[in-house]
Parts: sequence; C-alpha cells; structure tokens
Amino acid sequence: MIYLFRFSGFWGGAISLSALLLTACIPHQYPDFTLNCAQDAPNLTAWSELAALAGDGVVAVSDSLWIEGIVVSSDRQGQYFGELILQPTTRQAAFNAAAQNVSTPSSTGPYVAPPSQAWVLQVEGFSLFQRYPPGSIWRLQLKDLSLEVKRGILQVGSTWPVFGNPALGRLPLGVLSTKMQRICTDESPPLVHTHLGALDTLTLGSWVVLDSAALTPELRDTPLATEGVDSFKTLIDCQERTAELWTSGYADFRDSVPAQMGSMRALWWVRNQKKVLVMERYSDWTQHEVPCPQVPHTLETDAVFISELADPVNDTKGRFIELYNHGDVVVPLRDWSLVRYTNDASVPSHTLRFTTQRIQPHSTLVIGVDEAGFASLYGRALDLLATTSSAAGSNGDDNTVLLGPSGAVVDVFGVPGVDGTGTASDYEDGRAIRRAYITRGYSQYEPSQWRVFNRRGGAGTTQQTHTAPGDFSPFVHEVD
Ligand SMILES: [Ca+2]
Ligand SMILES: [Ca+2]
Repeated sequence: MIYLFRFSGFWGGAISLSALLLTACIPHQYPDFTLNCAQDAPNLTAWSELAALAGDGVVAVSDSLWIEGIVVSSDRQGQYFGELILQPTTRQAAFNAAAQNVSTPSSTGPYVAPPSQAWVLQVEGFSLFQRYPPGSIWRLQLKDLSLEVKRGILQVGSTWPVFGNPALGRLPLGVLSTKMQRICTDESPPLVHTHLGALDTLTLGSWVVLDSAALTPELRDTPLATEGVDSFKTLIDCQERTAELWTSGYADFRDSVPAQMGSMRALWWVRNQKKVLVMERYSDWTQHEVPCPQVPHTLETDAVFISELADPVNDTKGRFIELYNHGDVVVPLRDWSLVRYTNDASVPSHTLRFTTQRIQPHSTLVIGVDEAGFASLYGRALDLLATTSSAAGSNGDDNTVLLGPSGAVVDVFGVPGVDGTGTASDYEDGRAIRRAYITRGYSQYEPSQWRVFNRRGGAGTTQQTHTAPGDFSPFVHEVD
C-alpha cells in the first residue's frame, strides 16, 4: 500500500499514458500526420547500419530507409528544446540486434558497440509535446533527411551548410510531418525501477524510477535551476549513493524548491558528455512525507562480519581487514570495536573503536594501515585508516575479534591466546577469506568457514603466498 501511495504520481502518469495510447489512432485527432496502423510495416534499418552510413560526418540519406521509436522526451516544461528523444521500439530493437549478430562490413567501421540505441530528432519549433507526446510511437522515413552520430548517439535532422561544410540542422515541423507515421501499438517504454548507484548499468535513454533522491545538503536551499544556464547538481539517496541531475536554464520550474527527499521519475541521458538524469516535469519529483528511514545512533547485529584479512607477501602497506554487511539496512558502527590479540596474547593488544563509520547494506568497509600505499596498490581509498598495531596491520599470526556496541563478540578470526603460526588461522604472506555460504558473524571461531592461504601450508590451509593487488579483493565480497 505504501509503495503504491508513494508512486501515485508515477502510476497516474502510466495510466494517462495508456489512455493516450488507446486513443492514438483516431485519424482526425492528428490531421497533419499520415496515420499508419497497418500490419505490413516496412523493413527497418538497424542502428549500426545507420551509424556506419553516417560515418564521421553529416550524411544525407538517399535511399528509402525506416526507423522506429517511442518518444521519451517532452518540452512540456522547458527541459528539452528542439529535440525529440526516442527509444527503439521492440521491432526496431530486433532489427538492431539482428544486425549486430551478423558480421557485416558496416559493423567493422568506426563504430563499436553503440552506448545507446536511443536516437534524437532535431526539430524546429515549440510545444513539440502536443504533436509528439511522450510515449507515442513513430516510424520515420529517412529519405532526404540527414544523419550524424555525436558521441555515440544517432541524430536525425536536415543538412545546413556552415562555411561550406555540412552541419546537422533542425528539421522544419512541416517537413517532419511528411516523414513521420504514427504507429498504433500498445507498446510503451519500460520504467526501470532502480537506484542512483545502479544507473551506470542502464542503457542511455531509459526511463527510470528512483525510490529516494534529494540534492546534496549544501544545494538544498538553492533553486532547482538557474535562469538561462544549464545546471548539473548532485543527487543523493537514503543509502548515500549519488548521481548527477541536469536541469535546463529554461525549465518552467527553475525557481521551484526541490524535494527535500523524494521519489523521482527521469530519463537517463547525456548532457555535455556527462551521464545525467533529466526530469520532464516538476511533479516527476515527489516529496516523501518521511524524508528517510531514521538511521539509529548505533546498531548491534550479526549481519556484519569479517570477510577478508590480507597480508600481501610483496607489500606490508597493502595489509587490510574487510568487514561485510549482509543485511538490508545501513549499520552505524558507533561504539563497535575491532580487537587484536597479537601472537599468543590472551588479553587485547590493540582496540580500534569505531565512531562515525557506517556500513551500507550488502557492502564492505575496508580498514587499512597506510593511506597512500593502499591507494596506490589497489587504486581506491581506504574506508578507515588504522595504525599498524591494529588488527588491520597483522602479520598473519594474530587473532582478531569484532565486538558490537554492547561489548559482545559479533565475530572472531583465530583463537586468542594461541599464536596463529602453523595453525588453521595462519595467513602470513597470504590471506583469509570468508566462504560464500557464511552470511553472518559467529562468536566462536570455526576454521571451516574460511579459506586460508599462507607461506607454509598445513592445518587445512593452502600453501600459496598472495601478491597485492591481484590476489586480493578489497571492497568486494560474494555471499551465496
Ligand atoms: Ca604477529
Ligand atoms: Ca573481499
């Protein structure tokens, strides 16, 4: 119920879209256009063939070629100007896929796999959304139109000579209307329910729905857009993942106050060579009644456990301990501690107490002992810097205990009081990694839960030294 309520704006949008599609084939509604609802559609030309035809410049199409798409942009509130962005229809996608499976001369041209099969129509005029509403489906006759591929995106327009060189210009609406045929299927582009951290895995031109998005705190009191200037602003979600939001300097809602934290519907697109989210309407960003679930001050849970201990044979600066959170909620680690029992010590030798660190759901937290050395080895910054006398600086024969905020043992590696050398927990010059079937911490050490590699072997370990960075996996942990 809550889910539906939160997305009432989005479902409302989907319903009105369906209504629109149902009425899409009433001929007198769009008298300017040749409506074509026939089953016998012409063959379509694949994206890769059009890209190869365009080559490195602007090319006028002399043959009768067809392409189909679903409009995913709209200039209703000024976010888009003079352009229609279209996703391929299912039928177009099938032609695109078929062309890619066959090795043709065109696929060996300058165009590698296209980053986006969405394409752009450059059009003269305002209020394009009234003629080409989002969700409407069109077939375009490309004969006598011009093509250009800009940064991997196919653009369709007309040729204008600029200082004697052809350039792609906007098509007059009158010309476009003779080239476009409205198609009457009930297809609509999928709305992809995702989050800010997963956008990079999507095809450009995808419509996305995000559960939570807000401007970063320093931007929250500024207008959503700046008059006359396009702006890029960073969005953050309840799990602290980020992505960029683009707004036009001509958006109707530029003076509006953005949602403090809300759900958003947007197009995953590219502006100024940056991948960005583009909202169509202000109402596509719906304020949450409760900004974000409250993160408690601290939390004790066995969802957090030790997932990897590293003692690279080649570089002591690459030593680290990785924790993993198998739970679905953020765990604030305030007052947790990681305790080292050096060699055969039976009392703690060093206690690393956590303060503001948090560990995101299904994510890791990596603690190391040398900020610069770690970054240059593994190509990424540590989550937390500790001293070499901490558990993260172990030379492989020490024992480690993870304590929750109450002081109770949440997880343990090795046997405090027993020197690890030659035992099941000996990871000298190697590493210990938690087996994938382990999904929580255990207050008793159990050697069978680990795979252990070291310089001497024995006691169920593997005699194999490990070299950083290649033999280690900081920031990544797989569970079954
Ligand atoms: Ca030691
Ligand atoms: Ca790992």
